[in-house]
Amino acid sequence: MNNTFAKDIIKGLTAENKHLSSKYFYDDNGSRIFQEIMQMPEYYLTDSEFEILSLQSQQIVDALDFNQPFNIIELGAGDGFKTFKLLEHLVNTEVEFNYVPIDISQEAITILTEKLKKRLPKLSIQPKVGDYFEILKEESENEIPSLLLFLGSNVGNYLEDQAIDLLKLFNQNMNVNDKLLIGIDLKKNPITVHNAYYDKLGVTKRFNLNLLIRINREFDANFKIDDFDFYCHYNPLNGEVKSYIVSLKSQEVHIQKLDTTIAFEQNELIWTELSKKYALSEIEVLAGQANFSIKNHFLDCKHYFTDSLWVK
Ligand code: AVI
Repeated sequence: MNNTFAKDIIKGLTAENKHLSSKYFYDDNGSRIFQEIMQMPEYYLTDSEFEILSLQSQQIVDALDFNQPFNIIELGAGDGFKTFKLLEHLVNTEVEFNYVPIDISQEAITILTEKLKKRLPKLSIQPKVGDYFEILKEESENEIPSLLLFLGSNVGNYLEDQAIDLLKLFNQNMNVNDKLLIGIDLKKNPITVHNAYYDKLGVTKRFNLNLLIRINREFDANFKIDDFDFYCHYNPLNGEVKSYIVSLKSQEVHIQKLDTTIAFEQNELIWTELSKKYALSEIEVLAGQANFSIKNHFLDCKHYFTDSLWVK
């Protein structure tokens, strides 16, 4: 049994305001649903970042200012779809670099590596499976400079203090010349943001409810999925999309392996996810709090998203 997950379930579902972390969304099924989300027309984040990395690769390389071979270390590489454009550009322009995708999922890394070997046979690739920081520490002992990639607005899923701690850890594991390219979703017309998370076909709802299916499977729980719904809300003032699972009736759920019964009132919520949107001025503050300064912002043409280059 996964112990941290077990503890987090008990802690989250017995709290006054129930909560479960979105980091548990990503079992194999959840990862597949997330791929579906990234292909939805409403989920503009993927297209925006794809556009930046397709059209501005050369500007990004110029801003790196590495006058020697370097490593590109991608934290949470996933399917590597967006990164492909950057890698392709570098290979085609004969830049000397080594790509180190890191992911916690062996399956994701195997698929990505096979795909890249086929599509970019000249790419030098050293995939790693495991914890970001363990691998980052090993890599920082390397002599050659590194560009860290933390794309997809993953930083938006962290509460402010946690985001600062995470970025500080990146900073501590970087050498003076290393750089961080971080993808961040920007504040924009609230309806556009709302539609990206409240999609009409209910893919994001499935993504959230899959967490209950996962708990049923891994902990012998008896969540009746049809008795729960999904709700999300975007607050344009603070840039926070908050997602929830809603209990449609007063009910009890037994989680056998945790020897626990959880009571839900009708319309009671489980908070599952934060997806924070930032203004450029807020990104400056965030970078400063984690001891970085910003070298460039690379924005898409609609100004929906930024891949920002941070230096120590
Ligand atoms: C992975 N992360 C940046 C996504 C986001 O936009 O917060 C996860 C997601 N949740 C709902 N849709 C997509």
